[in-house]
Amino acid sequence: IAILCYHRIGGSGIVAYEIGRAMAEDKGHTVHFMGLEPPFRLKDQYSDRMRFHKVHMKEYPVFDYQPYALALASQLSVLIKRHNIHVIHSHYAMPHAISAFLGRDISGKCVKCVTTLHGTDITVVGAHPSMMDITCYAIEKSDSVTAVSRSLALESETKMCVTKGRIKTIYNFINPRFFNPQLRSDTLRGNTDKFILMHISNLRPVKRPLDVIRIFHKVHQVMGDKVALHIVGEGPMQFEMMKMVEDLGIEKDVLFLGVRSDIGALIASSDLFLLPSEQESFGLAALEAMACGIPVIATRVGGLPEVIDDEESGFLFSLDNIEEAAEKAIRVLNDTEFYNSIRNKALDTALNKFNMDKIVQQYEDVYTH
Ligand code: GMT
Repeated sequence: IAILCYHRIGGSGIVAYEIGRAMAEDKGHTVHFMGLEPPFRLKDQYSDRMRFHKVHMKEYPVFDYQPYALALASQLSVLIKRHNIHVIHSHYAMPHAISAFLGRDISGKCVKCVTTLHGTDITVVGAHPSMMDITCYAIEKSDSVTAVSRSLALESETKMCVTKGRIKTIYNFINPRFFNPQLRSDTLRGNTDKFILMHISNLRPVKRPLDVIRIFHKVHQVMGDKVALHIVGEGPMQFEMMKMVEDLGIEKDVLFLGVRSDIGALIASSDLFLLPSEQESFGLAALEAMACGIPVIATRVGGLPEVIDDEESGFLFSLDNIEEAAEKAIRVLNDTEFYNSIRNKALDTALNKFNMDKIVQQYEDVYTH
């Protein structure tokens, strides 16, 4: 199996890595990751069954941009021949699926091309008129196409004029080894009794990081210094967030923790997770929190209503409705019995509806049928 994915910290790289790891360790396949850098979780996990092949790019001053998709296709064709690849699994239609077709054609071998749609490859890149036709082509010509939520499958079919029923939904999953309630630590909580609200993202505008501050401020107005906000990650809106925190005079209770690798333990050591995104095809961070038993308050957008049952396994609110989000946060933090029922349902959802073994099996079925 060859897996094409982006290495940067983000949901699609995590999911691509975890599928590859499970295919290698649990299912006995040999998996070759290919890209500019290894997926960040691969680090020291290399084995005979799990390898990484770096795509080399030649610097050439005539081009403003190096043709990554073509370099990938060319080097993939060599990989196909050398390692007897049967399946190429592309994460993102663009550009990976196109590189996969080209690599297969150059190799002259019979290889199955599976494409998984994650989000902005469709909703932003693919939906733009400059890329629409090639994205449709990538979807129509893949041997199998999956999307990480029904919402994304539907949006792709309508926006991209793709044949109805062509895209199969296979939900994302988390690896319970990295996300579970046992990871909770008093030290990571800073030995505090305060309720810790947490947000983790790359702090891009699509994550609405200023809404995180606005929601926390409302909660803080009611609950005072019984609550603290911990923000994990770095990104373009960080300084605006810091300025807002200062302007609102809540610096004492807001902590910016930067980029961290102990995400599971940090989430498990919090009490409530905020995800006020403008768009999420799935919202892997929400599932990570649920697997740690931490209730999530998220926007009712994209695939999030498929992950969270409002008032059952977490909370949904309308985009921009800061009041609604804050009201839900205050209500659940002040009612231990309600909090525990949400927590238990969240854990149950993460372990059953989004069970890792079950979902890996769905991918293996797609590879083999
Ligand atoms: O496409 C992006 O903006 C980044 C991408 C990623 O690599 O994490 O996020 C998308 O894929 C994730 C994994 O399937 C989903 O959990 C995210 O919801 C999705 N992001 C958006 O739809 C904005």
